[in-house]
Amino acid sequence: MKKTLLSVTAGLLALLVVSGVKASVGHDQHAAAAPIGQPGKASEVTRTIAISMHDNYFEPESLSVSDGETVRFEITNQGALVHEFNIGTAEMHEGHQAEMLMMVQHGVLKGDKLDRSMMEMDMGNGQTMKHDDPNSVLLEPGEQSEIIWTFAKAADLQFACNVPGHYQAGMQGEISVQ
Ligand SMILES: [Cu+2]
Repeated sequence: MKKTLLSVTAGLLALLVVSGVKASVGHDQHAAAAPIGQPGKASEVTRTIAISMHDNYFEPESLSVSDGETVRFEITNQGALVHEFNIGTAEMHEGHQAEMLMMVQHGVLKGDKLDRSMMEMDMGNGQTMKHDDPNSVLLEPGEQSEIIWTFAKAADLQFACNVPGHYQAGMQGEISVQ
């Protein structure tokens, strides 16, 4: 019991540290570089791109979009594991991988399953392990979802799956913004 409490506390600390880092990184990027874009409106969609996620790769392998273009991504998990589709810079993905590692450590993400009720739980500090950023979706095998995103000219933009080990296994692709 004591051990469980300790590991939960360690997890909470890790979450606080990660959130702190993320917040400061986001702030610096806002000041220094172009943003990665923003959630788009359905009425502004000019192109729909189907993304399929497999174990462990994406189809297509890379994307090319225009500056200011609004794209609807229809994302399907055709693999046997949980996968994520996330739009961000390499630095953002790295930060998110630490958060997803915590989801695994807390049993929220187990290979082919997501404990969505646990993701809603307050961890005691008003924070949850909810995965609801507008630039990403996390899907169980067979699930389907969509993201509408308006792109901005950003350097080093990638789509990636940040489930532990997947990015390193090659589950990432370049997004070139023309
Ligand atoms: Cu994956």
